[in-house]
Amino acid sequence: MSASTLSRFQGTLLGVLVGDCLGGPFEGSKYVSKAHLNKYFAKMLDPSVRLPFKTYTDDTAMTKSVALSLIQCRRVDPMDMAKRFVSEYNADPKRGYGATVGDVFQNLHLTAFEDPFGPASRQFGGMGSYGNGAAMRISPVPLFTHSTSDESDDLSTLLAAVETCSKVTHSNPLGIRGAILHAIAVRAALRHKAGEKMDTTAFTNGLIDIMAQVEGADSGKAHMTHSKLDKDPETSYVKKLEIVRSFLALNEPPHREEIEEVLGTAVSAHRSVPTALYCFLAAQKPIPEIETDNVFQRALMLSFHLGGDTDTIGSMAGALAGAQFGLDGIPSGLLKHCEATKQAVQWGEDLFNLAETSSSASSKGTQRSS
Ligand code: F2R
Ligand code: MG
Ligand code: MG
Repeated sequence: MSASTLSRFQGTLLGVLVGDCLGGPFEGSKYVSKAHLNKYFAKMLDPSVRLPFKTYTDDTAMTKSVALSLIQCRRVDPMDMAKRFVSEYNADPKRGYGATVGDVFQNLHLTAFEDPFGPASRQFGGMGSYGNGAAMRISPVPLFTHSTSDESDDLSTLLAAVETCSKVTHSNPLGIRGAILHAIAVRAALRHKAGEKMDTTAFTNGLIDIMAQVEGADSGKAHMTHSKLDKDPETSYVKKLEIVRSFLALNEPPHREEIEEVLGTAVSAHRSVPTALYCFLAAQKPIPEIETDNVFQRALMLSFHLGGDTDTIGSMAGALAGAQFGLDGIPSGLLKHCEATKQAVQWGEDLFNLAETSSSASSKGTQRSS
């Protein structure tokens, strides 16, 4: 695989980290004015200005666990991931974790990890969590399953890997499908031809096709009320993606209140994953009153402007822009304000080396396991 693919792997994970660190201070805000964001970014990019260092939150902490588990186990091992989540949480529980995911960690520990999916499946009276915690940490998985050869780039391998990784903490179909949507969007951003202008409608249509299959296939599972979820515009990812596509087609971008009302800025997966995708796609061209020519920065600024779950929406939008543009697309002046940038770049490199080894092994007939 090429040096540019290496840079895009690294950019994906650095994008997770930078979006999370820079968006963390705004999490829970009603909204953040564009004027404030223009000043915030100008200050950070001014080499003469010293600012307090920004630490990462649960989004990066859990992404780190997923990345290191894949790198060390060379497969998707839910037990290993569960142990890493718990040990990362115990080492630093004050990273702004979701309100109930701590119960899953505690129960995993109390049951000695005997069933890595058990505690999550009992959350919310057996409904499972539909928080965005599975989606926010999923970016290493499409890197792990990435292949340069179209024949061995098996989408079903990615979907199965995402489901396994998600179910350690999130068993609700909305939580899992949110992770699927973000993972296939990272995959598509990685595969977007470098240097070419993005056709955002075609990009969204590609995701709609896959999510229609996912929602259709899930509807057949007897124990869940999936078909109801798929028909409800609030909980169907296909319907949300159709809204994203219609927003992108407008001459004037929608006002933040409309984006917030229709797509959402909440901690639930269905009210944040499509929003992050919209921020990434809308950032492909200039946005009124957002003062930057850089797509990565613009995606983050729009994410923060919307308020609500800014660290997570910014982190997911950052992963997508990082996958599209690689390290060079991330303004270097932003990095010095964030914790652990070197580590994030290293996780990207390690996943690249793994994917490269697997691609050459699969071209010789041996396959990476999910
Ligand atoms: N927790 C936060 N932000 C809160 C403020 C943090 C503050 N800045 C600080 O510093 O302390 N952010 C993080 O949480 C989100 C990811 O959450 P995750 O991992 O999905 O957690 P959980 O607990 O599983 O779900 C989150 C909430 O969603 C609601 N919910 C989920 N499923 C539900 C269901 N079936 N029925 C009803 N409600 C459900 C609950 O309120 C959950 O607590 C990210 O934003 C991350 O940054
Ligand atoms: Mg967070
Ligand atoms: Mg958050």
